Amino acid sequence: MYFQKEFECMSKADIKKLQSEKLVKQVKYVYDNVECYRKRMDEAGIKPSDIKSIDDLQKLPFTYKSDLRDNYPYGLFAKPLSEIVELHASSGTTGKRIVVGYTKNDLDMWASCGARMLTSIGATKDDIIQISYGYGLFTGGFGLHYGAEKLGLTVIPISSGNTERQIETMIDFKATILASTPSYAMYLAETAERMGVVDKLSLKAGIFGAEPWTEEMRHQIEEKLHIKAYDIYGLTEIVGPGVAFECDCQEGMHVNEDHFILERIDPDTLEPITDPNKLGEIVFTTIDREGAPLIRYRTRDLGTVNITPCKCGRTFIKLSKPQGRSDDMLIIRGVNVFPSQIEEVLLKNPEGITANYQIVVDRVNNTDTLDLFVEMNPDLFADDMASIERLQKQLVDKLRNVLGIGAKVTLVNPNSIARSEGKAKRVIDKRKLI
Ligand code: DLL
Repeated sequence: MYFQKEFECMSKADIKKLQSEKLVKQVKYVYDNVECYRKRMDEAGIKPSDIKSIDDLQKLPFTYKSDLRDNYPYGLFAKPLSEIVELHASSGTTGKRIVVGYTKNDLDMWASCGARMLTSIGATKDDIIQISYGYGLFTGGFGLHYGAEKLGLTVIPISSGNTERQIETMIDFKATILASTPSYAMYLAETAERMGVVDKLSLKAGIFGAEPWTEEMRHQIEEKLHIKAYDIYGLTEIVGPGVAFECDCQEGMHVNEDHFILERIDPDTLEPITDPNKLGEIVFTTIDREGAPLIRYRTRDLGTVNITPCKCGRTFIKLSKPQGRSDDMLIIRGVNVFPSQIEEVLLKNPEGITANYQIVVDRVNNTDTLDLFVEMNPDLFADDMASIERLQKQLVDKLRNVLGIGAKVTLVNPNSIARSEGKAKRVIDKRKLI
């Protein structure tokens, strides 16, 4: 089943033609409406009229997360705020978040992307979807919500948290589809097991994404909840969930190519990668976004593609699960965390501590843990335990403010964190996510 067969099953030639037409318009649109793009294109000596088809895409400069940060909050918007009807945001590399705006048309396109991915997992208006992605500035909750609403499902907009209540709701409201991060799905499954109520659930499918997860984890979720688990991919900057989605064949995630042009590049040489099996950095150009369009946006996610025709009939190219990043972003409990954000908190609060620290990320009982070890300075070390505990607590609060998630902070003895002879190894990620 398809939601918009006329697009989802277009011939490759028609997709290329449509992408070309939309790209030409979009480049002119951003040049006319966004100063940053105009400057960047002028500097590169490119005029909108130089872009005649998708074959000219590579002439255009890349866009980076730092561009969103530098133009915080609204500098990359192509429409006045009077036409922006919704804002979403996610963490930037330091300090400020990156902000993305949607017009009414953008929301409608986003909803269609959501409806496509739900249709592709077999959802119909007879289904009841429990949306346990966070609602708010994070795109997960609203993205799934708009898609489900468009398709006519019954939505339980429960958001995340309060896990036993979630299970109770799922049972009483007879939810048939669960939408959440895979790690939260796992936690829900374990809680349902512990409560001894798995056989009371009516779930048949789950739509999971927003963080790396393994095939092993997929099987475990499927077994525990007696469902089929599907992967979806997206990022705040492009449109949140709805960029790419799995069909029943589960051989990669179909990219909504009528809205987003996919390129893959070598992150070092910036040359295009043409071998489908070779890992490349994923780059997207939004060709329909009005509010916050992005041209050649470097996602930093690394992936391969599957170009064999899909048995489901969809012609959109299939993207692998992201296989890592070309920057140091961590995803902890579904939240994007940059080590630089943590360092910034420490450097802004130097009292009692030194700049020697180590971040340890692990996964315990399917939940990510974030531990921060910071060396005390000799003065604090000589102080009483109460002062040390007070500072630990202050740092926990400050980190929660900046990161949006809890971290355990341990102040350790001076000179106890191993020094390295080269670059300091600040982050130890013990999870096996790929
Ligand atoms: O995570 C949007 C989303 C919400 C996608 C709900 C799917 C479901 P951000 O918070 O901006 O947006 O994080 C985007 O998360 O660049 C990837 O590194 C990672 N990511 C997203 N989906 C997947 C996935 C949302 N299926 C960043 N597998 C992206 C692995 C994923 N990583």
